[in-house]
Amino acid sequence: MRAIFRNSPLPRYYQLKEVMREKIRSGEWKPGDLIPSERELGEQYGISRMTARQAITELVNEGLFYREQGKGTFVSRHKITQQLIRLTGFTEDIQARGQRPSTKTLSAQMVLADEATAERLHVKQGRQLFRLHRLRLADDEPLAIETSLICFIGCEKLLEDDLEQNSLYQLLETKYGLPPIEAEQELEAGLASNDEAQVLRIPVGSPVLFTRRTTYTERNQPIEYAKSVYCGSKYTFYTRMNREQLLP
Ligand code: 16G
Repeated sequence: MRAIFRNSPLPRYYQLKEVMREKIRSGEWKPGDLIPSERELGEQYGISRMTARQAITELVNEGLFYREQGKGTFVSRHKITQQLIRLTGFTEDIQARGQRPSTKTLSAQMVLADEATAERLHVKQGRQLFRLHRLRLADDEPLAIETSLICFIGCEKLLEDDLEQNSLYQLLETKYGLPPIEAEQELEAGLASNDEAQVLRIPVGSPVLFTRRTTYTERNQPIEYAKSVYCGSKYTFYTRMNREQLLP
């Protein structure tokens, strides 16, 4: 059993979150399982109930757990939560839930930037871009279709990369030295078209979420403009807001 260390620089609630994530990842806790109460976790790991509560609440907010009034806290079944706080990629989001991400490349080719895309990527219309059309899955279940338009000098080298076995964000960072640092994202409700429904294996007209994300690397340089279609029934987007003090 993974322990919680008193003299670790990591806060105890954070260590407990990692312990619980590991239990999901390893399959010890399965979707629909009731997790131990705050008191039980506190006793088991030698921490306060408050600390246990904080860890549970954060995993509820991240979508890994859900609460049922009067019954307790359970391991979530289907919905994947994408946090709109930290910039993460699909692979990271799915792995954080203890599921196995995979990718099917629908197409990968060089294209010329149209007017709208050129504007998003701050380049001239007609510039060569790498276009990647992917189906993204978790534990072999289709979740989203993503179309990424990628722009940097030498982006055609991506044609030679294995984009089914590698995370795009990771390749950009480690191979090309272009870490994704910031992103803007729009969300819009919609209904699955014939083609989308077929690829996502859902009925035509099912609710979907359309997203448009522009990702920036260092010095505010756009590197990716991605248009995606997420299954509405399988995804939650989570954000946390606070009222900032108005500056005088
Ligand atoms: C996310 C991004 C997508 C990006 C991908 C990278 C949205 C709407 N989209 O799915 O733009 O290409 O992550 O994931 O969230 P990867 O590193 O697993 O390839």
